[in-house]
Amino acid sequence: MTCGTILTETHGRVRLVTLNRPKALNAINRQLTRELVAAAIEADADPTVGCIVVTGSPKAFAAGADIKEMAAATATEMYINDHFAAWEQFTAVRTPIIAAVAGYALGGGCELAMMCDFILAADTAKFGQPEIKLGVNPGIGGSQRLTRFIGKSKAMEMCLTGRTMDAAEAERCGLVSHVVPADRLLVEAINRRYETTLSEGVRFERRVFYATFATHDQKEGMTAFLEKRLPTFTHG
Ligand code: CO8
Repeated sequence: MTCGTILTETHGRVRLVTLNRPKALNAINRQLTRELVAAAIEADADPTVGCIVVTGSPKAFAAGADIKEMAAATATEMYINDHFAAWEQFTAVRTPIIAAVAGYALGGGCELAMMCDFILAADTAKFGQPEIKLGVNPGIGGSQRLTRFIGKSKAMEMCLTGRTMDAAEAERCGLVSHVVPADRLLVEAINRRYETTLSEGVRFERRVFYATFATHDQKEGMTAFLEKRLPTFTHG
């Protein structure tokens, strides 16, 4: 079945859900979020479905949250709309979900993969949490889950440098899933993993993500991406 931003097929007891926004490298916008979460809930309620597989295209599993959609948002709008909360329904799905990742799994794309029960990677897969380059931090559990997958040191490196790791490295370090330092918000978000439960940490991270929309660096980072230039950060 084709819905606006996803394709769903059933193969025996496997429900295959393919992200389908090729022109935007499967960037995760509100519509895709709605449709993917609904597809997962629907599959979960179907007793004939034994497993859900989420995949993207050869070039991109998903290149993150849709930057065009959110670049101009204010911190207030981010808090009030709370779009990322919908992902809690995705993680509540009891049917096993496998992420089959080829190409880019960046930002929200990497986070989506980590919300699945496990990740199968093509040798073309590239994982990363490049949000810092946009003046924001991961927003749907990246700092929290990455830490659990690959340990604090490597997760800090990944989030603070924004670098990508290839499939071989990802497998070596247990993601099937690399990085280095940067700003205070991220340091705090990741360190919370030692003080809190996962769900509390994920909620904390989401609040920090929304708060970055009150900063100049978020506007500059996202605008620079859209204008295809390097950002000039002022740490404000
Ligand atoms: N959002 C919107 N559009 C995007 C995104 C994105 N994340 N990524 C790529 N695109 C678009 C480009 O703007 C471009 O569109 P156009 O042709 O209209 O200019 C098209 O996709 C193709 O992209 P490129 O020309 O850049 O392709 P390249 O092969 O040169 O580069 C990259 C591929 C390296 C993947 C590059 O596109 C890139 O760096 N993308 C941004 C990656 C990124 O920063 N992701 C993090 C986003 S922020 C985030 O995810 C926060 C998570 C919060 C929670 C998420 C909830 C779901």
